Amino acid sequence: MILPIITYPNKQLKTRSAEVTSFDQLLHRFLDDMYETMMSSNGIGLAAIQVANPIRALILCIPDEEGNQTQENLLEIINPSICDPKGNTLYQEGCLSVPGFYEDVERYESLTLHYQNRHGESCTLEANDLLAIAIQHEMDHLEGKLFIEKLTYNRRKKFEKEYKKALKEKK
Ligand code: QAP
Ligand code: CO
Repeated sequence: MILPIITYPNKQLKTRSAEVTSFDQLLHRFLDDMYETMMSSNGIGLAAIQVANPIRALILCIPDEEGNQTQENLLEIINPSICDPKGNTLYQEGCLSVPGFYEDVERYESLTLHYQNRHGESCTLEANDLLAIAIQHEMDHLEGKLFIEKLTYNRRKKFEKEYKKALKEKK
């Protein structure tokens, strides 16, 4: 089932998401719906709060070298925590909750991630490049943070102006 995606400036996006404690069929169905929703909107990452569920769950599907997004590359990440962040990198980020706007954001270059999978099993993952960036972007959603909050004052002003204009034009 494709779920509606909440977009900025909806205040629900500011919610801090809660730990997941039951790894049951309800969670599994929800993760399946998140995947369908993300793929239908051409996303590479989605956090549960973006579809109005404030739980610490996110999914990522980074395209391979040929640019193909296959379900084999799907990562379902629950209750994540970052260890050993290293280096810094700039990447032009976007967000399904901030459609049509992209801007450079600074992130750690590499990290180790501890998380649980859909069965509640503990997992560890070493990430760099786009995967490391996407993990940090999605984990910010769990804290109620959007990438636009990381922009400098002037770029944030540019964003507010462009975004408001785009919203008006859509109506
Ligand atoms: C988060 O973002 C991310 O504006 C995932 O019109 C971003 O999937 C991780 C999207 C950058 C790493 C680097 C955005 C689709 C998708 C839009 C997305 C749009 C259509 C964003
Ligand atoms: Co996002």
